[in-house]
Amino acid sequence: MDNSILNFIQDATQKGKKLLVILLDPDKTSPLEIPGIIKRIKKLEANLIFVGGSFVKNGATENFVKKLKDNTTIPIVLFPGDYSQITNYADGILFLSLLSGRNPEYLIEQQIKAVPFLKNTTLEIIPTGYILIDGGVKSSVLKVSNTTPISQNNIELAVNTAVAGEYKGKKLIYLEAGSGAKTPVKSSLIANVKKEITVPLIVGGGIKTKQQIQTAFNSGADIVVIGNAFENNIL
Ligand code: 1GP
Repeated sequence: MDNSILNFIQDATQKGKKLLVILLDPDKTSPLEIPGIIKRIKKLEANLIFVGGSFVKNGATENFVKKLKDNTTIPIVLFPGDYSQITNYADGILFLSLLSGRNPEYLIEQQIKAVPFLKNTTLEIIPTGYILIDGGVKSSVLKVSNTTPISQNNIELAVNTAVAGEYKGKKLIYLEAGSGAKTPVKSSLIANVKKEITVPLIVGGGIKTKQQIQTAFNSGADIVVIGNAFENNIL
């Protein structure tokens, strides 16, 4: 059986096994902190590590991922803010399209710019539909992409965007309230999207407590991503 990251996620989703992801931003974390970070990640029993950020300095991602690899066998997946964050030292990459936005830069331009870096890559490329939901703050994704998030109340638009993503061939759908969101993606929105798609559903942004993680899982998230709360040692 193929032991790709996507296969691992699909298999877990099928079995109803929920997955926890810790998101690390190379710009906010010193490589010196990595051994301690890995200990905490193991304690939380996280299944995957995402690495990325909206404004990462050139070269920072590669050094950071190398150091992570020296310290753990947990799969590392790039969650890049732009194509300059691509490094072959990771295991996979979320090949994101910001489907909620109408900015061609994040729908297709960045993806084209990434191709020269991915042509001979060993990274597993995972087509992912990325959907920005209004989390009540001007998140970095919103600022960088200059796109309008989908309102938490516009369930129909969020569902149709997710389903269109699946029709377009995305293997994962990611509902993002934005890093540091005041309001994480609401249960009813998660539940309605989950009902209409067959691919695994990732939810992130503003989730800070074990209770909130559980709520997202119970609502239908297959994967929950935690960034700030881990970084700030709240979890
Ligand atoms: C991952 O961007 C989020 O989807 C992370 O958000 O930093 O608020 O956990 P937080």
